[in-house]
Amino acid sequence: MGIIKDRFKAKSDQIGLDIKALIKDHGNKKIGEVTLAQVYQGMRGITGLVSETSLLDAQDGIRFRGYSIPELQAKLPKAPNGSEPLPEGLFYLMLVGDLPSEEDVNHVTSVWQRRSHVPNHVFATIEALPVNTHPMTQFVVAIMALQTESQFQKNYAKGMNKKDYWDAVFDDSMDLIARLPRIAAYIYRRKYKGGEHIQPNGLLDWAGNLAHMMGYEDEGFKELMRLYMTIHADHEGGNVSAHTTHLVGSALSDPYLSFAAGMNGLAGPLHGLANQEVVKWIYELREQIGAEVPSKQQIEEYVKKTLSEGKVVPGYGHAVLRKTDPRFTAQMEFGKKHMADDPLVNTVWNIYDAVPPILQSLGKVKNPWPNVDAHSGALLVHYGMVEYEFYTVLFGVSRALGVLSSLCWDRALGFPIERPKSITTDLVKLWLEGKGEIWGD
Ligand code: AMX
Repeated sequence: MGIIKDRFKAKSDQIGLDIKALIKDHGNKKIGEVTLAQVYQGMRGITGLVSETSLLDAQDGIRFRGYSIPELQAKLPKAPNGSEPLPEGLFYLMLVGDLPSEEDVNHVTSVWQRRSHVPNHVFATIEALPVNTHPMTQFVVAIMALQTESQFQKNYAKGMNKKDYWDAVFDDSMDLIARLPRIAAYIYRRKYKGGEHIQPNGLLDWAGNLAHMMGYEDEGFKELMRLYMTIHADHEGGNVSAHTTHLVGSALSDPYLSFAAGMNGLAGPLHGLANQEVVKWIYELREQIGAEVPSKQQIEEYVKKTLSEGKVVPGYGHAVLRKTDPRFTAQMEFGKKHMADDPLVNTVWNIYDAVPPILQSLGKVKNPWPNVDAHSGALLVHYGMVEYEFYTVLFGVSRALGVLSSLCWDRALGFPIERPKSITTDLVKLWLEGKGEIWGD
């Protein structure tokens, strides 16, 4: 076994024993109550999942294995002359549970380089789609085409002992993560650069190589990709992409099938597609007023128009967060450092001034503050990546790090198939009349 696999195995065996003891000694303890409103309203606030890789606090935002984004920026190894963390380090942290050394991170980079070969039939499958197909659709189709490579699926068909599930899921996850940058870049170059593809550079780190294969050689863009891939990787277990990957994986669908399912969820406008919607919304605003940098008053009027048309303001609000998303703040800091005068970036900051009071005034929006998607597009546009329909693919490449390391944990801990109880409104009415039972068994 490789060193990362050995360390993961040792750590997960130990946590597995801890969990057995927890369930034996405390399994009957109640951890909350569920109201009828929660059942009807998106299960908000119901604790029902275990996801070891990260934890979200409504006020402080995301922590990966206990570390905030600024702490990761300080503690994780960087590329030579770089100042942003290498996402390989975050992956190691989420998977193994400890901060990696520089050597560990270099090891992850070289393992992913070795495993990054994408078979030709995957490119042929992408090519079979009309070129104007949304990049997220092309991305999901490519991941499904790559499923032919699943070790888990092959071993299961041969008759795998359940003790070995984690091992095949680990290998599939490493292979899939290693191959995603090539697939993403291929889709980008196919759709927007006339199909002029760029071969990988075996000397670059995972995110740097993604930038290179998309055609961006600016060191600032490579740094942005390292930061971007780090901060979008995980947001605990209940968000749509993480939860879907976990749920589908619980049926022992292999990592390719599970991750593709999660990516279909990320492609929704209330989740990962919000990053393209933000830039689209700003472009439409600019077009309407005929100016590059809208004033605060023009922004306010446009926000009110958006709301009056029954639409959401993209990039604002969150199901769990109740403060400005630290992922927004990290990108704002990057913007101040690298492009303080950029007109689109400045517009994003002006929107940050204008939107929260308006959303607050509606009295129903639980979080009027910006989320990760409010900022990311403007940074990409600064480096020339104006094709906003592609942005969610970048989010997806990053999200693989979190949801696939979580999937390794799911199988190592032997989590069962997920199957919550659902009810009907007729049953609720009977129960309220004292005539029916609403509890699951
Ligand atoms: N603009 C307008 N209305 C909003 C809003 C926004 N940005 N955010 C919330 N609301 C509305 C909701 O639509 C809901 O209205 P309704 O009662 O008429 O249906 C009401 O406020 C209460 O919603 P909530 O409890 O505050 O939010 P939620 O948990 O139901 O939804 C989210 C969370 C993110 C889907 C929502 O805030 C939203 O639609 N935001 C815009 C889209 C977006 O930026 N999504 C990206 C989120 C981060 C991510 O996953 N990548």
